[in-house]
Amino acid sequence: MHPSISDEDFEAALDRAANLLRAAERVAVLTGAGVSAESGLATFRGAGGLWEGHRVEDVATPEAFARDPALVWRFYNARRAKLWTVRPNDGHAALARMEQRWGPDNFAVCTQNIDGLHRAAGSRTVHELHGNLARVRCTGCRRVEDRPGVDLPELPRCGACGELLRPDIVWFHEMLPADVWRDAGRAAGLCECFLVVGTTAVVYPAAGLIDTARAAGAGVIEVNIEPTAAAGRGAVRLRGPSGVLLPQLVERLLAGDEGG
Ligand code: BJW
Ligand code: ZN
Repeated sequence: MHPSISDEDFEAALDRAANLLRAAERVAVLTGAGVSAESGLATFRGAGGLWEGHRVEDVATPEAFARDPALVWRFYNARRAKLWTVRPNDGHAALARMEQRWGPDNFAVCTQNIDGLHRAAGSRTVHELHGNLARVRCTGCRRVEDRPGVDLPELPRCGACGELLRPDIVWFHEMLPADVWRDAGRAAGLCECFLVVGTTAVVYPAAGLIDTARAAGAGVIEVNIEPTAAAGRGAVRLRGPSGVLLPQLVERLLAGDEGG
């Protein structure tokens, strides 16, 4: 935990957060790379956020892929290889436990992550805003296929039409999948409590879900190791790693449930 936050302040914030959650009939969550950091996956911004000297903005665009598909595939093949070696952490598990309390119709995870770890942890209502790295999509016939755990060549091709495959993810300047975006917007607009976990919330439209939730009157809880502009005034801020804080939050919530 951050040294400037006293234990007392932290306990009070944890209580406020648990109370906000308990009062909510519906809960939605926005997660980012930070929730998977304790599984061993790198975040995008800040320390260690570069890949071979490239910013994510330089490799995660359709323009970069058109210019140098081998470079872009090297970036994603390295991340794919890492993905098969990692497991969900206690933060993912805590969110899955929360879903059990509210049920999958009233608890939704909207994730910017493409690692599939929320589902692997047992969450059922997961809106993958930026796609999923286990899938590939043909740039010719648009066919989407699951290819988990398989080494792909540097320039993988479609078995049906022979065109180049790409990861089935959302790059800068691309639209989010319409159905996923609609469902995420609905979850944010209907919830009374919105959790923002492990994201700098600088990438839109995903970060706009926080405004959607706030405009609809939801209380916001932010869980992050660093202060961000995401949560805004009035939000409850829990400063520390989500793999530690989310389980504490669940424990506080469930203890209060039992206490009536
Ligand atoms: C911990 C922790 C621990 C660490 N516990 N916490 C100007 C203004 C507004 C918008 C735009 C603009 N110019 C362009 C745009 C649009 C653009 C955008 O938002 N750009 C901004 C950067 C300015 N958006 C788009 O292009 C989107 N599409 C779109 O807008 O379509 C309409 C359109 C169509 C045509 C033309 C133009 C527009 C698409 C965005 C897609 C983003 N895709 C990526 C790559 C996906 C695949 C991949 O993973 O490679 O998604 S970019 C990258 O950033 C990735 C992430 O999902 C996303 C968000 O990052 P995230 O998750 O927040 O990670 P970090 O690293 O930033 O933060 C980690 C956080 O965790 C930190 O806060 C840490 O402190 C914390 N942390 N350890 C808790 N243990
Ligand atoms: Zn094809």
